[in-house]
Amino acid sequence: MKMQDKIPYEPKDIEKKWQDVWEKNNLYKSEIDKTKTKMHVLDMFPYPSGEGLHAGHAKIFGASDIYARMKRMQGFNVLKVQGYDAFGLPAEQFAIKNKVNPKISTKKNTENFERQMRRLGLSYDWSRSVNTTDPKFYKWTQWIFKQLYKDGLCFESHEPINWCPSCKTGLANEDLEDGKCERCGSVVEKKPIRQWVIKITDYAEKLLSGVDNLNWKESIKEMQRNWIGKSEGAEIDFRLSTSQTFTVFTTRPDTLFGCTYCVFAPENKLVEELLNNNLINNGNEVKKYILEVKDKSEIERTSSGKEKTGVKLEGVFAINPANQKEVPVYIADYVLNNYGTGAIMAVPAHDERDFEFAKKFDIEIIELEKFEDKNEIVKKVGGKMVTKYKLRDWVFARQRYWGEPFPIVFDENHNPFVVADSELPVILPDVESYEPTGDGESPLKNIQEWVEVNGKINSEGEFESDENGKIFYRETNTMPQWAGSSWYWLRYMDPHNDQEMVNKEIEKYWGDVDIYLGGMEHATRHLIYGRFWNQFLFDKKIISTPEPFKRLEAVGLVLGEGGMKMSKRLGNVINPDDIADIFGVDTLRLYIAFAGDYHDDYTWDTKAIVGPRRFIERVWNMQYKIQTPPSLPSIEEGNSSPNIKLTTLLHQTIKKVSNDYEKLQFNTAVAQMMTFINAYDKNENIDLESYKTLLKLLAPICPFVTEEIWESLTPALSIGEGAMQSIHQEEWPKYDELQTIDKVVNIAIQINGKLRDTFSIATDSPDVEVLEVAKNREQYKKWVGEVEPKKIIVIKNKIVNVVL
Ligand code: ANZ
Repeated sequence: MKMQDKIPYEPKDIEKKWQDVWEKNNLYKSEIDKTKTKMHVLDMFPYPSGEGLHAGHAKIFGASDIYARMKRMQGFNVLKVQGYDAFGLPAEQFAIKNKVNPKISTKKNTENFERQMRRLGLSYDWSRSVNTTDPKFYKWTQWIFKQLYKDGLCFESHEPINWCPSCKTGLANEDLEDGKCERCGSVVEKKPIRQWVIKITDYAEKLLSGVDNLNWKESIKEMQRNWIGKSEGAEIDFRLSTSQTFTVFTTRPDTLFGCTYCVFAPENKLVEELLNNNLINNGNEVKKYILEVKDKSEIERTSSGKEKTGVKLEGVFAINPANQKEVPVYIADYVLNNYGTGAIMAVPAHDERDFEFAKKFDIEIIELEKFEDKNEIVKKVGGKMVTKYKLRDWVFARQRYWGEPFPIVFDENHNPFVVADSELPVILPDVESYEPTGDGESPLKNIQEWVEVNGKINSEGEFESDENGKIFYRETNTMPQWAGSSWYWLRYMDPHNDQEMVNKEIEKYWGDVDIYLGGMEHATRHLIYGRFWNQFLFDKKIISTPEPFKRLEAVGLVLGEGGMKMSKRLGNVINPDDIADIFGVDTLRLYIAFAGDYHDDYTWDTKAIVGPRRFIERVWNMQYKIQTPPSLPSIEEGNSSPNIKLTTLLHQTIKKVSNDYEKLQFNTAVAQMMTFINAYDKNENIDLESYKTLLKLLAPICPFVTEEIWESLTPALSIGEGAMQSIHQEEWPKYDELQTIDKVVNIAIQINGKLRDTFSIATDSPDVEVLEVAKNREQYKKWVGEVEPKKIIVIKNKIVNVVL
């Protein structure tokens, strides 16, 4: 090519052009192809906020895009879809503030997200996209709830639950952070609310044992294990002086002889019974304390270092079953009613919390010199070994508007019935006011024409509408935001099926998710719920694999300039659109890939973007140095010409880039490509084949510019209707392991500690040969001359060190 043919690099034109061509050619459409190995690459789907995509999204989605693009080129059949997790409080709060239907704002936000993602060249099969707020999608969320319900895993409950006074809704344990509402930071209260609960605890053991075989980072696996919190101990019965018995849960039955008092959780039913029967002498004091702790959060009650409080039950003693000794009984908030049995045997000498309590209340402390054998002592006192879990059942109802309605109706006596399949989806109606009522009811409660529905109960015991039937009342709570996200990836496999959640054959082909990318904040919420639903669906033989996410990769945050979390308030949010406008999408993608280790947080630095831009321009300009036919000479063993070094470098680069992409270590892959380019670009001419290899390696990170150059290199194969030959459909470069080994090394000659010369020689040459070459060098002769060196040390493949 002649110099005057040079065209400057203009990302704007190139990127729009290829975005359109790829979409027209359906380049990323996935179909089942049994001749290929499937590869399901999944991003944690976003909540489509009004602010649009931010740099953090670009980091996660960019990582999976690079990975997926390489996998396609390696011959895998990649399934890569994006969807929207669009129910939930933010949309509703926006709706309340701006008086717009959340349906409308969600649609607008979703369109903007999709526009941005398409622009970033993310290779999703958009024909499969889903949105959790779409009735065609939530029909199946409701259907799964129905299966759980029919299996006895859902129940209605009135127990006190976490209540956020500002979001005005009940919350699951997973929605709390340090006892505060994860969303708004308010301290949660305990409030009895009518709700639906899913018995996730029935799956505690499966969720725990399943963790072991997952290819996840150990720290996340450990977080899951701790959340499930398996604890092996014993249940032992104690008798009260008032003749009732109660059971304690202890992990240390071997310390039974050290028990000097017992404690009930203030809410323990037995305390109520003792009070009702006037068996406690200081009943009023006890009642007052119960009221005091009623609204306290678990974290407030149990955090270490907090001063212990409690009240002794005057006139009541417990009898230690090991030695028949009478010990005092207390109520104290450090004992929780919903863990173990809600009662403990306290052993102050061997338990920190009991020790603090005993000190404060001046209770006897018995230090044991020897511990009993756990199993013997339990047997002796008639107890039993048991297993407990910290995991709580899943509070699965929100007293809010913007969520999936339940597929449940009640009759006039509040008996619940699940609706027949023909009634699905139960559509969320439009309302005038989205405000939560705050009294534990959702705004749906006020829409009489929706709540009341005529029908009958069919032979299956399910509700069916019937104009002439009697009145039933719809459940007015809605599902929590975690419902749709607990199974959405399964729908990607078969998104338009209106008969089944997912067709069995189709699901069998795509199977589990091969790699799942997202943020760490989901380690104990979405990833517990998602695994639970998946395991349940597997048990019901609806899907074919028990664990949904084979490999999980937690991608670090992109922090705003100055190292702070990006936030609107701080004004440090980076909108990918703005960066793409100035530098181009490829530069943005390359910057994000190169800015640091993907797994770690890193700080955005706009000044540093010129580097990636220059790199791309250099790759661009290299096309004008191509010499055809290829200038790279044949590779002969032992030939130490610089071209052999380049061939070795090329093979090393293919190897490193392939391996690094596999591990999502994009920054080191880019560094290797830079090394390669530095070496190649020194030459006057560049051979076509090496250049094409470089383009293929770079294509997953910079899909647009590589495609543009590719087209100019292979004009005969250019676009044409339906006959596109894209670089993204090319075969991934292969390397030859033998050729990755350095055949030539540089040896330094150091004389009296000073570097005087370097020369190249075949790798691993024997010391005598290295010395022979060194002694014949001009510089050696100049500095050593006729002097007999005191010492010569040869360090293999590195240095000849001469001491005169
Ligand atoms: C006597 C004892 C002696 C205990 C000792 C510990 C050490 P994990 O491992 O977390 O399961 N406990 C039991 N139920 C409780 C409740 N509802 N609220 C607060 N504490 C409760 O802890 C189990 C231990 O925590 C149990 O074993 C019990 O104290 C306490 F040297 O019993 B242990």
